Amino acid sequence: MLEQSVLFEKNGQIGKITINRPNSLNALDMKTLEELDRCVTELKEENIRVLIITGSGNKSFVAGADINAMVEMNSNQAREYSGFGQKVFEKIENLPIAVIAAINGYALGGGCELALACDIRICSDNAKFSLPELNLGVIPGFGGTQRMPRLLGIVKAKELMFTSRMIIAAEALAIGLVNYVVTQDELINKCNEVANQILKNSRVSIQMCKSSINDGIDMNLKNALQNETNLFALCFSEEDQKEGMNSFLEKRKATFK
Ligand code: CO8
Repeated sequence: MLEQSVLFEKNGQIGKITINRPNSLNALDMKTLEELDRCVTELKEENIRVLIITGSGNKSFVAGADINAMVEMNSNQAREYSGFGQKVFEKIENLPIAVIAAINGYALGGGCELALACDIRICSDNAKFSLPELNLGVIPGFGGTQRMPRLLGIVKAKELMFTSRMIIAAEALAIGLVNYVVTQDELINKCNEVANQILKNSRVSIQMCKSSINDGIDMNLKNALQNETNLFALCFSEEDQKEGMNSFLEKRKATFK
């Protein structure tokens, strides 16, 4: 029987996806991307509120797209592969819940790009990051040329891509690529801790806030602010707004539906 390349497990309202190709350092071949796509699409049924994405083993998060699968591709096949990978990562980016990348080792090429599509990045102290595509005669094709400059600024993004330099966890923290660095043993605990803080907040508010940030970044400021006002107003048609504000005034903890 073929081993599953993507595993899913659930702990209460926290879901966890593990990319599971440890022999290839969790590199993303087409089968893995397809399984990831299916898993992300089926999440709606799972009633989870935070998703953690990690890699199998303790050496690698995801060491990129699978180079064996790409080496003989022609332009049409490369377009399809890149387009499909982008579609899957966009689905992850646009999930109406918080997504945390638990980066447990190498996050290279497509692996770094997968992490960039998540909302929050937490890594272990052995993690290493790079976009080495220019050294392979290609460019980042799973969203890296777009998401990295948006997150880190064009100055840093160009340097990292043009040099293919691999950076360690401490530098990733210093440049704002990751939110926290912890030991390998602490990684999932730290992700769960952050997830549990998120779970205390309103589900609707998280969805609206994420949508305002993600959509607004591609709008001009005027339109983005209008969009924020619309979403803010929409919150007032939800029970969570009444519960959140009443609980404050009544000096008790909010219980969101
Ligand atoms: N693809 C396929 N196999 C891989 C990959 C990969 N990206 N990374 C590692 N592996 C395999 C190795 O080939 C090796 O297999 P085997 O045991 O059969 O020889 C196994 O994993 C273990 O790897 P190493 O022996 O190399 O382990 P080391 O500890 O010596 O080195 C490294 C670890 C530094 C991570 C090294 O494996 C490495 O440099 N890997 C390649 C990293 C890389 O260049 N990634 C970027 C790929 S390009 C990309 O992601 C483009 C995304 C956009 C695609 C757009 C679609 C067209």
